Amino acid sequence: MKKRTLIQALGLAALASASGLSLAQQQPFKIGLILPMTGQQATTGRQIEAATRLWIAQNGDTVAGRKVQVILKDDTSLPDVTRRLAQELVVNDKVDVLAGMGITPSAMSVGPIATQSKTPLVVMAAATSSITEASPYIVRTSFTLPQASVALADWAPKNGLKTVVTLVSDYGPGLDAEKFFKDRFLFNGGKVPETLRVPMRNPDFAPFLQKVRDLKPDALFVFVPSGAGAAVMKQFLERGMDKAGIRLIGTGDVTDDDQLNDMGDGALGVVTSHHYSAAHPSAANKKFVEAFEKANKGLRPNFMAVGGYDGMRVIYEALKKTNGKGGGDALLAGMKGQLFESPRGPMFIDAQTRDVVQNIYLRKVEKKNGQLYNVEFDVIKDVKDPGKSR
Ligand code: VNL
Repeated sequence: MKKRTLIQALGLAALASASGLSLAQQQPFKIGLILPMTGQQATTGRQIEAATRLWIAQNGDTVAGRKVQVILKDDTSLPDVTRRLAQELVVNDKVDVLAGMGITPSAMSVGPIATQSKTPLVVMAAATSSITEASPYIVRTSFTLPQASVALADWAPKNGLKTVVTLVSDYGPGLDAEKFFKDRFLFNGGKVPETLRVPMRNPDFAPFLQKVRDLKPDALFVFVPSGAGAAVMKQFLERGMDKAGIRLIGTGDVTDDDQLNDMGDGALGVVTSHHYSAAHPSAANKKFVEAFEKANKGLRPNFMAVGGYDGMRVIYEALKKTNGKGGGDALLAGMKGQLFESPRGPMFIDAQTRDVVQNIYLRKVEKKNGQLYNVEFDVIKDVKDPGKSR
C-alpha cells in the first residue's frame, strides 16, 4: 500500500515534470484587482469589473496550464485604502499581479509597494502622465490626459474656436489636461483668458459655469473624471451656455459612453478627443460591445471597460510568455512591447516607458438608431504620451 502510494507519487511527479509543471505552478495565478466599487467612482469599478469578467468568459480561466484567480477589492477610491489593500494582497494573498486603480491618487499610493515587492501593477483606469514614473513595475492600459488633450488643441483653432476657457477637476489628470491643452492651443495662436479648477470631490459646477458665461469664450474645454460628465452637461445646458454661443469641447471623459445616452439631445454636436468610443467602427469593437452589453443587461462599455479588458490581455499574454511560471520580473518583461488590436484600435505597450501608445480620435456626438454615440471623424495615429518629454 505504502509502496503503491510512493509509485503513484513518483508517477505524478514524472507527469508533472514532463508537462513542465512545477509545484509552484499548481498554485493559482493570482490577480489582485483593486477598484472603486462603491463611492463617487463606482461606475469605473463596475465597468472594469464587468470587462475582466468578460475577458475570462471569452478566454478561459487557465493560462499555460495555470489556473487564474482574480481577487477583487473595493478601495472606495480612497488612496489610503488602496495602499492598505495592495499591501494585504501582496503580503497575505501573495498575488502575482496588482491591477485596477480607478483614480490617480490610488495608483500613486501603490507605486512603492509594486517596486518593493517586484509586483507588476497594471493601471487600467488612472490617466495622469506621471503615474508610470511612480514605479518601474507599472504598466498602463488606459490612456494619458496629455495624449487626449493635444489633439483637441490642434483641432479647435482650425474650426473657428479662437478663445477657450478651460475647466478641469483639480488634481493630477485635470492639471495635465489643462496644461497640455493650453500650451498647445496658445502655440497654435489661440487665447485662453481663464483656467478654472473645480474640486475633485463633490464638485459644484454652477459658480464656475456662471463665470464662463460672463467671459463668453468661443468654447469651454472640460476635463472631469468618468462619471461626472452628465452633471457638467446638465448645468451647461440649464444655463443656456450653448444658446449664448459657447461650445462645449473636452476629452472624451465628459461624453463618457457610460452616461452619454442619458444626457439627452443637448449633447448633440459636442466634439471631444479620446482613445475609445463604443461606436469605433471595427469588427473587433463590434464584437466586444455586443458581448459586453449581452453580459451586462445592456450596459454600454466605456473607455474604462476597455482599459480593463486590454489589461487582462496584457496579463494573460505575459503569463503565457513565462509558460505559466510567472515571477514579477519575467511578467514585466512579457508585458513590455506587447502590440495587439484592442477594441479601441491598434495599441502598443512602449517597452521603454511602459505606457500605452495608441490612436487618438476626434469624435462628435451624433444619434444613431435612436441612441447617442461619440462618432469618430478623424484620427491621429500612434500617439505617445506627450507628457513623457517634459
Ligand atoms: C482619472 C482620469 C480618473 C480620467 C478618471 O475617471 C478619468 C484619474 C475616474 O487619473 O484619476 O476619466
